Amino acid sequence: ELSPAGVGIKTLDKAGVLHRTKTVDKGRRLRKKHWSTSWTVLEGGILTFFKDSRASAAGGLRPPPKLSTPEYTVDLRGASLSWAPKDKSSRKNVLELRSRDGSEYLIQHDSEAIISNWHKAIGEGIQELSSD
Ligand code: I3S
Repeated sequence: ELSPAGVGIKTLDKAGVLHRTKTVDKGRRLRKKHWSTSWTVLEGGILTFFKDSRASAAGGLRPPPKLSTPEYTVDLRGASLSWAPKDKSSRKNVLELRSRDGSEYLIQHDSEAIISNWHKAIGEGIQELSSD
């Protein structure tokens, strides 16, 4: 988003609690899936998964009082997003996000409405960056 002066403004697009796991690290498939429940923020074309915290794992809709350090930050430029194939997880409502550096993440929420909103927001983020 550009201001009248043409200066980029960092906008908070979306934030909330999600279940996520990293499955591939820069092209290397990880041996084990570790699902975590974490506060997740989409801002300025970057998706940030914060470290598992008791506050976010409790499922609250509010951010934890003190945000812990980011665990993963995913640059959406050049990333792709799709519904995960069934063989990737037995869970329902699972999205698969692939970053340009060859890492992959699964993102999940039991609520179809919530995951659909994330699908839309992340998808739009990817789109916006591809038109630069
Ligand atoms: O792909 P997998 O191995 O079926 O993934 C499951 C494991 O990560 C499992 O951990 P343990 O092997 O420690 O039980 C997780 O608890 C499961 O959630 C993973 O499968 P799902 O289908 O939930 O992604």
